[in-house]
Amino acid sequence: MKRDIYPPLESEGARKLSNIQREILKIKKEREAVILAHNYVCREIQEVADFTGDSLGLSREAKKTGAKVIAFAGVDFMAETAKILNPEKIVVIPDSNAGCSLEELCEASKLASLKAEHPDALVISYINCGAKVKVLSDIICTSGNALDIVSQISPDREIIFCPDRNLGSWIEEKLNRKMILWNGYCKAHVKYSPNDILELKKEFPNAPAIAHPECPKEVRDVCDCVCSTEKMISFCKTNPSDTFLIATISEMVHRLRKEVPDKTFVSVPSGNQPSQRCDHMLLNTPEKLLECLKNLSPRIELDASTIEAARAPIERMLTMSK
Ligand code: CIZ
Repeated sequence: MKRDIYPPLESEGARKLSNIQREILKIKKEREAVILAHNYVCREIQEVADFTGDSLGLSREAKKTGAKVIAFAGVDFMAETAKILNPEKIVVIPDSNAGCSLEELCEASKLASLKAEHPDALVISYINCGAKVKVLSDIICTSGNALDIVSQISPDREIIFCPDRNLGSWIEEKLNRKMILWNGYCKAHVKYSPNDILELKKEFPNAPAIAHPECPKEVRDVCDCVCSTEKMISFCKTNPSDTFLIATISEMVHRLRKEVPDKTFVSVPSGNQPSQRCDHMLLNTPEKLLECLKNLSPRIELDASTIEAARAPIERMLTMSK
């Protein structure tokens, strides 16, 4: 199979901005906007973003921005988080159809029923969920701070962890504690198989394999490191290897190459695909980013009571994460 191999960025030389990227920067200035981009969006958008990062970093940036408009290149629950933290600001998203399978697999009414069965349980929800699920949660976490957050909860307290069963089971293993796990999953990360990793390792025997905790346990078990996207950057910076096998959404390699420009990254294939993409993140195109900045639409709109109730568990996360 063809491999998606990304050689060191420093070997590529400087890249000129395209016309559309220049237009985006011009309209961004006119609108007094900030562009926040998730690590999983395309390279062209990452190159014009004011900040590119994971949900935790993006939430922190959203909280401190002085801009009038936030253009959020990511998926809807991330842009909603920016709106919840900035109710007075205009938050736009390039494509309002950019959602998340985890969000789809966790209906608020079903979580409410589970909570009723476990009235004393603390609900910790992965940030990949809708605003109504956030309202029902006690604390939000991201893959970057999930271990840290859960480890701060007394061992005798029952925890409902939702919606990602794979992130949840990884936390259970690492912290040696049981939780009530919601049965959700990321449709992209569950497509990897251990064989995809083991076959690639034969071709790159010295390259550590790094998997996202949204991957199933059998996949995580054959990898050398399991961590969030931001932690992948620090791992690749400090590990002496010059090549790494990356088992997460392949757009992450653009961020890795920018931050670690002297190393090579290889996307782990899944099934018959040379790398794994997220259909929702791919809806973020430079053309749509330009349009949403021009039209200030589509906008994220949430009612005041949802904003107020969803804000508390997000703020709790920001306070609890180092
Ligand atoms: O936390 C996030 O932003 C996601 C979805 C992945 C990661 O590990 O950064």
